[in-house]
Amino acid sequence: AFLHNVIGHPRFRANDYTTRFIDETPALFDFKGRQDRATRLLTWIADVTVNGHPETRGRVKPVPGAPASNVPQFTTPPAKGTRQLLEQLGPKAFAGWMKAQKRVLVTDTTMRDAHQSLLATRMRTKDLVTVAPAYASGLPELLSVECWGGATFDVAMRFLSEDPWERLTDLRARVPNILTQMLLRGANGVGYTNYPDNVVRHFVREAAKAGMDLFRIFDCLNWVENMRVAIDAVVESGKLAEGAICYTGDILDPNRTKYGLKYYVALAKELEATGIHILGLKDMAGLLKPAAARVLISALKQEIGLPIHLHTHDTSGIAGATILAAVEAGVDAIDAAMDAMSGTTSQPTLGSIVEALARTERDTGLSPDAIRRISFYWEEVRSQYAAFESDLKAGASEVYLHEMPGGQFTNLKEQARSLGLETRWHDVARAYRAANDLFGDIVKVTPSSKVVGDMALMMVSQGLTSEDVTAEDRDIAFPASVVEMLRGDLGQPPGGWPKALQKKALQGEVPIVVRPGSLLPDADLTQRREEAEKLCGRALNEHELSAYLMYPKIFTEFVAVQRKYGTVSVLPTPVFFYGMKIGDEVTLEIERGKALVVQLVAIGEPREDGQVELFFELNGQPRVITVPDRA
Ligand code: BTN
Ligand code: 3PY
Ligand code: ZN
Repeated sequence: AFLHNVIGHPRFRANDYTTRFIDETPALFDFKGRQDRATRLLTWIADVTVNGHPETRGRVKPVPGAPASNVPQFTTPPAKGTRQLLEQLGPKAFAGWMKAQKRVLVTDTTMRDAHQSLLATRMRTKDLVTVAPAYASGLPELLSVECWGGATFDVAMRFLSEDPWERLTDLRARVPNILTQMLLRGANGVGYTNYPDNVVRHFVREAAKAGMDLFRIFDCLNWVENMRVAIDAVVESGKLAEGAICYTGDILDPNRTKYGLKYYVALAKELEATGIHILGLKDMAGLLKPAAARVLISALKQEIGLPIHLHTHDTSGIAGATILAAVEAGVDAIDAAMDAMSGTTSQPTLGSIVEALARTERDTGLSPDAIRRISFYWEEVRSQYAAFESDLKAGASEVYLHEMPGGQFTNLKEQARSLGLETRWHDVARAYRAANDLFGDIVKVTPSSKVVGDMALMMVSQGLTSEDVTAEDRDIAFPASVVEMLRGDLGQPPGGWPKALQKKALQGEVPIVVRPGSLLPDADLTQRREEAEKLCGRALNEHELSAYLMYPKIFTEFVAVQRKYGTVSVLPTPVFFYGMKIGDEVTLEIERGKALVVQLVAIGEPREDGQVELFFELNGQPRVITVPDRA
């Protein structure tokens, strides 16, 4: 890192300055970055102790005295696994190996989709990393651990004040034997909008270098054209490219002809021709019924030469049956979540699937005992995230009506609540379907699902029917996201956008039909880096640059939080969200072998100036920290 203040500034050191330079260079007097790590962490603890954390304020609190999360201990060293196999075979032969397995291969989604779908993606790196060695030792037969991508990237910076890249690096180091897996939104990267091609390539290259092994790539409209840049980048990096079909509708419903068996088989062939290694079947809403799975998987096994990897959600409560039907039909790999993090909008239950297949031809080979012990850990961790639990208590067949992806469901419910529509959830669900039908019946997954959600919320809050929206004599103020999608900014759905609605929303603007990325000039990485480093006041590495390229504002704000509070990812989750009580003592490992012992001794009376003093002991030495009292 370089210093821009008077001590380290290159022009100062070179004696190349005038007094005007001093006046015009405020960074010279920026000594904040030099505050020691302990003080910065204590400032966070003090602030949260007094004011609470903005993300948990006013929400359900964890049960007091909830057990600390006990990490399962396995004495066996990590056996060689899929990671070594990929290194040995390369991606093509690895795919061949997958197909040749009699057993069903299993991906554990707990570290990504499960908490994205149950806890608003709020699981912190510390809680993931802590249990990672148990996976390596206890479950070396796993195909992969899905632990990155999707919404985790921006949520880490935005809400958890931590570095998403550190998560990948730390997990990689602790799971040396199992493939890491991520979710990549094609041209939308890990964001919500199409990025320039070179931004997507840069991201993939960096992720591969940081240890990502298996990239599940999808497009939110199933437009293969929009997946190629990402697929090519993964293939070039020597890692596994899983091209995913997003499943919507119902292939057995004769009235939903747009998304019939023929459509999916044709799409699978188109994907196969791109050079992917694995075909993903991504049922993000949990709409694939058992009978349909039997038909679809059988057809794909017959028509496609690649291994098939099924992902589904248990929103309906029947996903376990779908998995078993797919296994009978010959699916090569399936996704499931650890028991304590499974069910409803998350994945179906890992331990139960393993038990259901035990001693059959397709036994997974995973240890039920290891799964139970690891799941107990997740159970304890989950209790610390009570603030982010949704009120969804049971499976619901309503999902076949609204078709919302599991990752969006609780989010949209929360959004509806914040608009005062908490009692009108079932209307929102119906409007969501109506909005989908207005758009011509589309695939709904990030980011297209967000657009459908925006439209649905508008319809319910303004009391609009589909007829109102399409009526020629009625002005509608469409949400910006809707206008952009109908303009072609996210790409083209099968059959194109409905012309009349498009015309009404665009008000004379001309839509595009080409790949949006083909119109975006490549980002000038040197110039963007300079701009980012100026905003952040320090040098940035490639990981940080890639975060800035996708999320300029969120990344810059995260760097400011980091500068003020330090690496808050080292704080235990209860301390991070709720601070400490008087008398509490915690040990913080700020780096390997370097620990801080922190005790909160007393809290002063609020002062006239609106500040309050907290008295700590830091490694036995008294420390006073003053923070604003915003309570
Ligand atoms: C956020 O805005 O969600 C993350 C920024 C960090 C917020 C910290 S938490 C302790 C202190 N209290 C606040 O209200 N903001 C800062
Ligand atoms: C994401 O894009 O984050 C998803 O989970 C889609 O299912
Ligand atoms: Zn999912």
